[in-house]
Amino acid sequence: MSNYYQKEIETASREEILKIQNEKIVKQVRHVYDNVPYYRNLMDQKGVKPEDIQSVDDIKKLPFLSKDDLREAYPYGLLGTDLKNCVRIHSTSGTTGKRVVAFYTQKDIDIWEECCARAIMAAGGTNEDVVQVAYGYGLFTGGSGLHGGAHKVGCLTLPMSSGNTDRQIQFMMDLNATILCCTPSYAAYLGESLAERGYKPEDNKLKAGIFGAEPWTEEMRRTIEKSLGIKAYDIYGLTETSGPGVSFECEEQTGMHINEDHFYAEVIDPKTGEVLPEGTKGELVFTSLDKEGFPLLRYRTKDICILTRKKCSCGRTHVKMTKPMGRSDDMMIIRGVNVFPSQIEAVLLKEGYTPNYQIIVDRKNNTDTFDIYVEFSPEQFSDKIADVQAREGALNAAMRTMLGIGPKIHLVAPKTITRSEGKAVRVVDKRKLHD
Ligand code: DLL
Repeated sequence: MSNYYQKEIETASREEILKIQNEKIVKQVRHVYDNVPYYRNLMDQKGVKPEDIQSVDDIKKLPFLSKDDLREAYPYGLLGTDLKNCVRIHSTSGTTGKRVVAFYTQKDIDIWEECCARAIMAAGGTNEDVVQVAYGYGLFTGGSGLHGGAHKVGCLTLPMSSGNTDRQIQFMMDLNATILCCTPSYAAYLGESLAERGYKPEDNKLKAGIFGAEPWTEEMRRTIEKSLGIKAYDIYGLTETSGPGVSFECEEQTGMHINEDHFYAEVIDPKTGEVLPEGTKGELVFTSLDKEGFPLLRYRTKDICILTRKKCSCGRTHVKMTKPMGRSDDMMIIRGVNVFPSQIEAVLLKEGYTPNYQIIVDRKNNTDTFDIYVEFSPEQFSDKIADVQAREGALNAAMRTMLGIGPKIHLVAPKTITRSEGKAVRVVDKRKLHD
């Protein structure tokens, strides 16, 4: 039997969940219309009135919100309640334009932490666990979200924040951490650092990891599981909807259950905005059903995934989303071919390389250049030119088969590509810098 934080709701029947969603959406739309002038204008422009929304089936009548709306409404334009009712903000780490600032009431924080507690318990967590939170604390939501969730479960919480790898390892070993929470790229780095210090995977007490905030492949999952000797669970979320815990993996590891009592999910065609049937790939759109501080309706995430309602062996009934298969704005078009960074990572790990790589795209003489820097693992390392060329040629061929175009591969010495402590920067698209 699975381990639940709120069993009744996590395993509720479809009818019960729909009933909750229908009740919440009617109230939420009325509340937003009355309290958020920015969204009221969008509804008025579309000719939709709150009374047109009687159930979640009617959500498709509502206008979308995009990141551009959030920037335009910065900072208070989408606030759903008096500022005096809010107790916290978080903000995204966006590199361009204005940051997005999300507001939370105490009730919002409680619900968010409950969602994270569900994720921790789905990964086998109990009040006997020691949870090492190595996501960043501060404006980023990763640290406080998992920290709050660990408290709700009653775990001993190690509020490490990201970075300072020596200290992470010291506390992990001395305080017998059993669950690790951080980005997958940092988990891979911690695995590598433990091995360097002479620790074997069985030397630590970790049993599970809860990793998210950036895309990672099944190949990456296996690499991390092996190096740390754990089971690695995915967790998804975004600042705009609260943070981590919008969805999470259970032991079946075939997608992440979306906390449907709080978030209504749709998948749309990113070009036309049309709602797509279950099982079809498209852009994920979320409606917060009970957020007070920052109640976004139909927020376009740009994350591409598939939803499924196939019965799950864990007993949870909430809809599952696949791992995001990239973002609609993450996709690179190189010499006319669509390329996702996740495809590149899958090839590298399948061919036995470490997850340390960087993709550099540029444009020279009106032609796209496409270079991938990849580290040798210490075992593969060779300084014989013929060996290096043969390996680079083989990797180029494997990439060509997967992507349809061949990048220039540069094999570099172990430990020369900068390690990430938070979200890894895998792609440098210099074309965007020139444009
Ligand atoms: O990354 C929240 C989070 C923290 C999630 C810790 C999981 C763990 P943002 O910084 O606003 O919030 O970034 C949100 O990150 O739209 C996705 O593109 C990406 N993302 C988040 N989780 C995953 C995941 C946090 N598990 C953006 N797999 C989202 C792939 C993810 N991408």
